[in-house]
Amino acid sequence: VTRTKIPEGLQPLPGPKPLPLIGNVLELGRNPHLSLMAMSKRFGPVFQVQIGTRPVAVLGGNEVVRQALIKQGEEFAGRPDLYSFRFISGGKSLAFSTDQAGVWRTRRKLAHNALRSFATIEGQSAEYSCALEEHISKEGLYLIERLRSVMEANGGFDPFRHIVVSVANVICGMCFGRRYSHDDHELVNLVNMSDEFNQVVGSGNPSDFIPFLRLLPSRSMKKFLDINRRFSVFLQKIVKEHYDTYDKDNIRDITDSLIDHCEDRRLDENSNLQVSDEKIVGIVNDLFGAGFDTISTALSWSVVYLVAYPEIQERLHEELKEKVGMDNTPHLVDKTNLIYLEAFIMEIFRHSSFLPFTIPHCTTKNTSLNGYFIPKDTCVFINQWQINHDPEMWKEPSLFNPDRFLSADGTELNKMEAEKVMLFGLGKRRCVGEVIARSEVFLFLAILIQRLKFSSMPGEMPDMTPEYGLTMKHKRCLLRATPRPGFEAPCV
Ligand code: HEM
Ligand code: HJJ
Repeated sequence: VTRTKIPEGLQPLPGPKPLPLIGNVLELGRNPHLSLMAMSKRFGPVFQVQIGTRPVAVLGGNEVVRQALIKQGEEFAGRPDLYSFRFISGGKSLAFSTDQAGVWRTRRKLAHNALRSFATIEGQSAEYSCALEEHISKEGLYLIERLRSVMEANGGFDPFRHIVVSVANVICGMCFGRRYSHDDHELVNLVNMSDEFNQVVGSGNPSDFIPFLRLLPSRSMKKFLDINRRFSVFLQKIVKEHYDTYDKDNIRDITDSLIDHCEDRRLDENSNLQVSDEKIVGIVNDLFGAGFDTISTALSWSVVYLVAYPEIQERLHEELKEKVGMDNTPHLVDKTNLIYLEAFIMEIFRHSSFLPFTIPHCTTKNTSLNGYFIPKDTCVFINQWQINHDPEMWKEPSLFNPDRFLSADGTELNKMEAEKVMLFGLGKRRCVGEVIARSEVFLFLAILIQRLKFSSMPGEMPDMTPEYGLTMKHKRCLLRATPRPGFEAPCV
């Protein structure tokens, strides 16, 4: 271990005493977002834990996180070289790889542009404002029909299992120009096995930091490798079909547009080819993976909260009745009127904090924060859960109360409060899918709440304890959905 000398005037990061070889792994436990928040009470908003032999800087205060990710954005924009990341998209993922700044920036811009072109850019359709809205509206109605038939057959439904297929279809529409049936086993199985992916990739997984643990047989690591293999088989087949039928005068979807970018570049003598075709077309893996798993987690939690808080569900339904009516389907423009739904979504984001840490960051040079020295290549955890549950920032943080985001008279969304919620990261690495994610959660929920009433199976409340991971999920459960008056007949 080489120690960098600490520059004059700076202090080393405070933190708990590490044990030899394993460091502070035992103190991390099974819920690092909770244990690291507790440590933060002792050591302050920025401190260090040692995982294995590797020091990790943990940031858990609103100010210190903004300082690092926004004001010192460049210095905190790297990704660490973690063991599990090497298996995601063959080590070439946009989100998880250690690409140097130039390569990452090029890829991130391509991802942004592709999403703008095939999701949020204004369309010429009279009925829908953009392609994204059209996909969500149609998949929303298919989902309602699916839930109706599952209810009829089984008397209950597993929310995640069906929601994830609809959400995957929205991103499939934009990325691949196609959708899948709810009975398509290839897709349904692929998107229903993300639990191990999320557990292995979650911040503080000991195997990422302690090499000898990788030698032990591990069921979850085996499943993680299997998911990544199945993922690349699924995507490679689609990409090959796109190459085979590619026509530069008819760019059908995001995959085509990425292929097109590679072709253009090959013809342009002045372009630099430092980013491989594989790394460009591979961007679609990240968009697909992030696009189905995060949003379906958000929606599945939402449905469980609706069941746990029936009076909130009724108030949301009443708002839809009043602001949209029962004869129209909700649209994205209704967002400004459906303020209680907006407040509900913000409170889901805050209270569940289902993405407890951002993807780990890494310092790109020697730097300092709050007077503490942080050497180059230090792994950095950003505890979003802590910011969303900080008693200094929130009154009764453990209470689920959407009203905290409304003005005193209940007629307006309190934007200042809403902006305090942190779930998409901040600064240079912040989520590229945020606009899509917010639109999708909003419109799917509006459609579901307008037409269905959700409840628990008699005497069986869903277990709302989150399972720790990159995205935290509630335990699988069975719920009931019954049509609201006027929506008893099939809609598609
Ligand atoms: C990164 C949250 C949906 C694409 C991230 C990060 C967070 C996040 C916390 C890491 C930020 C950091 O490392 O500091 C969420 C949440 C979502 C969501 C809460 C849904 C509610 C999406 C969607 C897409 C997407 C729909 C794409 C269609 C990405 C990508 C990155 C990312 C590509 C990596 C960015 C980079 O490393 O530069 N997201 N996300 N996300 N997200 Fe999302
Ligand atoms: C996946 C679930 C996957 C990828 C990507 C390549 C890339 C902060 C969050 C998102 C960042 C963006 C990405 C998320 C991961 C998944 C996701 C799964 C295989 C993948 C949440 O996306 O089961 O398999 O391969």
